[in-house]
Amino acid sequence: MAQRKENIVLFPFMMQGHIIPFLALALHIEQRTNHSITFVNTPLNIKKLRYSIPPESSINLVEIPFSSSDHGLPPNTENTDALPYHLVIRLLEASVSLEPAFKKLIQNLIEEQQGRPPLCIIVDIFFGWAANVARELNVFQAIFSGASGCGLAHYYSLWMNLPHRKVDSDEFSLPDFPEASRVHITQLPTNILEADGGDAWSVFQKKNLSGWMKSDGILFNTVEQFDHIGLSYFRDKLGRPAWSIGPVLLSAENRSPFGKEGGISPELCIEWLSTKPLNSVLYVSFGSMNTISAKQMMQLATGLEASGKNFIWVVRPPVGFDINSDFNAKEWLPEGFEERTKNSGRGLLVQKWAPQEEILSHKSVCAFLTHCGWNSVLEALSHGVPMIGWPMAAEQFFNVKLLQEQVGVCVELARGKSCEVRHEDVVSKIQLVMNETQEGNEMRRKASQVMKIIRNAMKDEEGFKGSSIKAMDDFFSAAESKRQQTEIENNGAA
Ligand SMILES: *[C@@H]1O[C@H](CO)[C@@H](O)[C@H](O)[C@H]1NC(C)=O
Ligand SMILES: CC(=O)N[C@H]1CO[C@H](CO)[C@@H](O)[C@@H]1O
Repeated sequence: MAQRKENIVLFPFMMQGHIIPFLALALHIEQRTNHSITFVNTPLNIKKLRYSIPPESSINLVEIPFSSSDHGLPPNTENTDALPYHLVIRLLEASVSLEPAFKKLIQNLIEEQQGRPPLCIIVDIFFGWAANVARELNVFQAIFSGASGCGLAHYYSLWMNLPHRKVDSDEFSLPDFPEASRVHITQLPTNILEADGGDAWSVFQKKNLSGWMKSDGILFNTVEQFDHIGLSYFRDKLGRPAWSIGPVLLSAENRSPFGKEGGISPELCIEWLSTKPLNSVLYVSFGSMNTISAKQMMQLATGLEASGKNFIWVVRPPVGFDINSDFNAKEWLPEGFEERTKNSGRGLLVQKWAPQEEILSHKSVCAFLTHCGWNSVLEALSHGVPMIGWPMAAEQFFNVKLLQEQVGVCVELARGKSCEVRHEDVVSKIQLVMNETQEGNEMRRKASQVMKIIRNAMKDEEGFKGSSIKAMDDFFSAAESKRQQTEIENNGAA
């Protein structure tokens, strides 16, 4: 792309699961354009980010002042990772106070560039207020969603059509999203299940989600071909473009220091995998933010053992314990499980962190038991790995719906941290996906089809641009044409 050097501002909400996709997007834009990038966040998050930016990158990290104790939060807590669940909403509410400082920051950027505004501002789905800043300063502004189109469409529709506590059956359809299948109350994240329209979450979401209407569009870390119903939902609902530009993922080396402590070296992992036959290993991980209950963990372990399959399991302490503390296998796993697993060579228990990308790309890996966070899903799909879904929170429940009902690359095993899980079901789901059954083969076939779709979407060759590459170009064209329009108006006025 030959264009003049422009500035692009990115600002994610202070939450690891949001900062990581934004960083991936920033690096992706940097690689594909010659634009300069300003990455905004609060001081402690910026400090952490300094270690994750590769040395060759020229992304400019900029701090926005924030003091958590001014908002009734413990001192020095600037990331939801450092907060118990009931305080997460308070950090969200506090983030609204960043508006004046953010406006000032953009004004300074404009001044530094002799009156030339940034080409665009890309903000978090939680920063509905940012559209006001962008409008006042005449800058093109988009929201970036690290969630799937389908997941976010469910989420948006659910918040905009509260409450769901009053539905008369356990299953209901979404009034403004008829393309989606019915939602079961066990698929509702806690805050939506508890919402009555007047609680803090409802008030925050209703206002901020309405703020999206003033945005110039939404960027999605997804691929048009398998996620179109969610994308169409937003195109119709907001009357704005939805650009599907994914998958943009962080490479393993850029992921530190986000929870890489502990764990296992990629080399050891690959070495272990290489002793296993083709398509024989199940990879189990619920991400760095989630864990299951002690009771569920026992059943899962029993099921894994009874399935007769090889496995790599990223273990975290169960619900009720510090998720980042050491794992006590004697207490939380069936008696002798750890020894049997080790002696038979059938399983690898990994504490805290595993080299996910290396594992998913290994030919010995057959399936992925996952919480279906969208980043994990994109990684699995990029390597053609079918999934066994166990969603835990937020829009993960709807990702499973998409993957199971529309894409056909997933079966659901359980929902949430309190449902009953039986080891017999663990065994049957694992064998359904991993054995040479008709369903298993069909899922593998579809997963490898999706892998090809993804490769195509990201292809950028002489004479051929994949859908995601083209969408990114369209996004920049839209920003540039707004810029030209503003310049014409300004010249006309002068
Ligand atoms: C699946 O494969 C396992 C061996 O890995 C075998 O013991 C089991 O009987 C198979 N189950 C089905 C349903 O085919
Ligand atoms: C743009 C917008 O509507 N922002 C709102 C987001 O939510 C907070 C808390 O409810 C409001 O104070 C903001 O006005």
